[in-house]
Amino acid sequence: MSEHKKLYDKVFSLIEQHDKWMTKTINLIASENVSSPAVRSAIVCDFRDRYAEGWPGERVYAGCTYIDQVELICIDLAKKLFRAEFADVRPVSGVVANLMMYTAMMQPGARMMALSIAHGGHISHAREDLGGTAGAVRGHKVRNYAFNEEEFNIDVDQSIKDIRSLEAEGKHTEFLLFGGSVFLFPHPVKEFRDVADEFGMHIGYDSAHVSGLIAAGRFQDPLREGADIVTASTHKTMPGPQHGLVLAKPEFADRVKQAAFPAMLSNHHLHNVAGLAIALAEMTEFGEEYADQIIKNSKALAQALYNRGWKVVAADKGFTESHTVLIDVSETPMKNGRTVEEELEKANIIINRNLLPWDKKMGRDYKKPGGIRLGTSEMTRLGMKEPEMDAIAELIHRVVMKGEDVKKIAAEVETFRKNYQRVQYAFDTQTPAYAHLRFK
Ligand code: DSN
Repeated sequence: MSEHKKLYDKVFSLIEQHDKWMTKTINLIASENVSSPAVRSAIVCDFRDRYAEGWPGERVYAGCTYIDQVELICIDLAKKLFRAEFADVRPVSGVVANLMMYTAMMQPGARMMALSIAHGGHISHAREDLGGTAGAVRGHKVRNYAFNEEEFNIDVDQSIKDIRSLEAEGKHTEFLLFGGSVFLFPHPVKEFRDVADEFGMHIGYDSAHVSGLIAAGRFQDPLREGADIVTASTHKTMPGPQHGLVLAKPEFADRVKQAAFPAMLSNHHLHNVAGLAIALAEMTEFGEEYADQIIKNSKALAQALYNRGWKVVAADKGFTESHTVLIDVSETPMKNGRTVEEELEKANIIINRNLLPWDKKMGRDYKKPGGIRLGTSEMTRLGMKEPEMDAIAELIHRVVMKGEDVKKIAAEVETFRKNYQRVQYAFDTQTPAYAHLRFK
């Protein structure tokens, strides 16, 4: 057998091993989810091999008869679900959606405000010296909001004072960006609308983590609270394919469309537009029930760990109003998020290590941060409810606090997962959740 055929076979074998492993794990990565069988069917269609530059009906490419109809359905579903007057479903990811937003709303180099990474901001909101997309790609001067660690939210009064001081120094801020990657509580969007109007600023909101909750009316409603533009990735609490979207007030529609094409995208991954249309239809039908259970589950998981002596962030605020739970593990026997992440993975429990707001002053960084971030979207999608969250907390507790054998726990996790192998909150709840469509 040739070396290339061996590698070809090996790739298929690795894919199979991964898919099989996923059926045995507890996945608590807050930025992931499992898409429905219908979404997975859609994203392997022939659209994946085609181009369709431009807007439906005004394409640069021929051959888009059916592609255009699917994209228009996707746009309509997005507008309806998010109660938006304009939607662009072309960004191929959340970061590309953010780049479209920056391009539509600001000149390169303009000043903006966003949450720092230590406070939950995303790398695509960050400064140039951190390699962040806003700074490194667009040259934006990024100032961070003041943050109240007790409230685990933006400090409105101090941040508005900072904005005013900058204006007094002649340093105009053009754009206020909300949203982030550790997003426990709704951000104070409406509280900034007046200052934005006073100084002629636009407001953006990155809903990547919470877009499914927002679609279901269960988190906050940024477009009604004063945001001019909202971006999303479509594969976190929104259980679609890996893709993105942009929602905006109609006066920004042309600028967003131009930012997508010709500025940002040639191919916009048409198969994922088809998959997104299916996910949006399923969320329109089942989203409220799904979002309610995600939030109940994250509160239950946080409470179950807290009851076992864990230092869960924002305990006196009810821990979280989203899919995410943040925990300080610096006083556990494992001392840092990296070791917790690595040991739990050996036990078939997949989580992220995460920076805590106070890590920097404790001399910790993202390689060995003091925290971990847990998300309940994927396990909720498989039908788990509050009692299962307690069981998961116990498994985590036994690995991290009691130091039990990870191989033994891994076997228990595999057994525990046997009853949760089908995606719920979808039209097809029979096809195995991690089944791999194979044509060879
Ligand atoms: N880095 C991921 C997150 O955790 O938010 C997705 O961009």
